Amino acid sequence: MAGDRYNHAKKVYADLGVDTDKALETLQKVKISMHCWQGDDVSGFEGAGELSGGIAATGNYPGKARTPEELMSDIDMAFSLIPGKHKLNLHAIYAVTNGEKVPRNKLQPVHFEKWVEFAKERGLGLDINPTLFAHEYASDTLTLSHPDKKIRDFWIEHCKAMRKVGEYFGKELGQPCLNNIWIPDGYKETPADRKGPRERLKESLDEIFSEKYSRDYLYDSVESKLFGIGVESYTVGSHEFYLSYASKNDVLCLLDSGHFHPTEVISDKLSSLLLFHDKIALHVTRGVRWDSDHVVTLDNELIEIAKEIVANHALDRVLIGLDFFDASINRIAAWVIGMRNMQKALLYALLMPLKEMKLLQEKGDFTRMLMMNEEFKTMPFSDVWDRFCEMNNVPVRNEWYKAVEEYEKNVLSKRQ
Ligand code: RNT
Ligand code: ZN
Repeated sequence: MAGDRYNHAKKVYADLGVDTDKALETLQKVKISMHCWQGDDVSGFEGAGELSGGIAATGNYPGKARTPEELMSDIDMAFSLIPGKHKLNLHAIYAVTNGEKVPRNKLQPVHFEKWVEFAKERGLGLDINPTLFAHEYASDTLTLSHPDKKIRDFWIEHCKAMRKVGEYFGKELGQPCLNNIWIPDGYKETPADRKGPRERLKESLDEIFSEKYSRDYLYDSVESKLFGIGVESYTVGSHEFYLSYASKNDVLCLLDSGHFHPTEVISDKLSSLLLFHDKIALHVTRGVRWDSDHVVTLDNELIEIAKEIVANHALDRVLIGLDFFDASINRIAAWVIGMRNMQKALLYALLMPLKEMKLLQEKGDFTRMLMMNEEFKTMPFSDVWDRFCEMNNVPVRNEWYKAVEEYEKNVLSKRQ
């Protein structure tokens, strides 16, 4: 029956000149970097410390992971419900130090051996982020741009240490690791000097990136932001700052879809960046009012992002990662919903007759273009998506939620 539905859909799309088998084959190769921090509300394993830096995970849903073992088990659960092979995105605070207190500027590859083992056993790739928040040296929301050189140096050393860890991931796993730098630096009030902190940030970054690594193992990216809670008036690492920095230096610009003005969208930025940058990186998330980190839903902007990547033949040039943290719902479900939605959006785009629609635009036939765009929305996309899930031996449609309910009953609810 499912096969019949797929064969019917295949015909419908073939009439538009689209090959569904080919779309599935392409989607199969796309790796999405799943952020580990949805599993524990960005707590990490350093103990004590509260989240800071203008980001917040709100909610109190029971069952959050408290140890590396619990987090790994939850990640396994999530990946068992997500079609395909992907990457796992780690933060420095997820180092596994077996009770030893290791200062962040002294972290080494050995502290991430457990994760490499985990990734190897499952055929996953790994990405990394230095953690420049939730720390006494970040308590005044200044890190790499801090006026105090001692504090800047600490964070420079930390970022350098994590690049080494990233290289190690790349070498061990045989696929490049993305090391992404995001800093919370900014001011609550209008600053008297906007340039000074940016000058210091620029110098810090130059120092961090002074060591060269092979692109076979490591890519670096810098992530901009508009504002954070408590730092509403000024953000040192703004979009213009990092876009310029990335253009002049051998690093990638990372766009977080929740880090722009509410009506500003990153889908419109991709084609411009792709003209000038070899590769770009994304944090796909959903901004809602002040929050930049709601679970990714299958909304118009997600589809538009996917369309831009596909239409520009840039699936190997755009490094897709997710970034949200919702503590008010089942955390594993949050991962699965976000990951599956990203894949659905990509499949939706892969099934569009984009070449033909581009021709309509060039001919100025906007009526037909609009008609196609709208009729496409009710084509049997879901039958192709179900096929993808079946091919990958993961539950179709809402069926996956049963496994999450079971896991919640048997595992999560026992974590007190
Ligand atoms: C914060 C940035 C950043 C973080 C993660 C935890 O606004 O989006 O990417 O969410 O590094
Ligand atoms: Zn982000």
